[in-house]
Amino acid sequence: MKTFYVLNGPNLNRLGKREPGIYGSETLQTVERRLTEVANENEISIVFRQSNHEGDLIDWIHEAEDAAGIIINPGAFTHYSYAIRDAIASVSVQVVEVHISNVHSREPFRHTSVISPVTKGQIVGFGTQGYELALRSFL
Ligand code: CA2
Repeated sequence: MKTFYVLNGPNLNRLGKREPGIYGSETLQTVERRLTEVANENEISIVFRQSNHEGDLIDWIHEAEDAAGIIINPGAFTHYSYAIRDAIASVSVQVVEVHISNVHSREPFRHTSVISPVTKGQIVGFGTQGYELALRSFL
């Protein structure tokens, strides 16, 4: 059975609890439940992880090197973590980057992703539905 990793970075455990105007009202648990339904329909499995710590995300990217794909929302690390970028570049598994909000219509510092150049693609601005779109891109 193919396994996909869904990795979420800092503060995404706060999803659905604050700033619904930007990030919507769904919690990360709801997102996981929805993706699990897609996984069950397609006979794949998903490993879900969230951390507020850069090193955890790096370790999980390495751990996922034999997985069928990684879906990652690195949170604010997106904009400056060369360490996460290098971790992605160090594995051959394909990675899709997801952002819930349209980062391009927000503050200028959010317009840059140091991660994108080492990913298969980026899904931005479709709310939490972006995770499902990313998963389906692999199926
Ligand atoms: O749009 C996205 O998915 C982001 O990756 C979310 C990050 C932000 O730093 C990126 O620029 C874009 C922040 C996640 C914080 O999530 C919260 C959720 C609810 C309440 C407060 C923060």
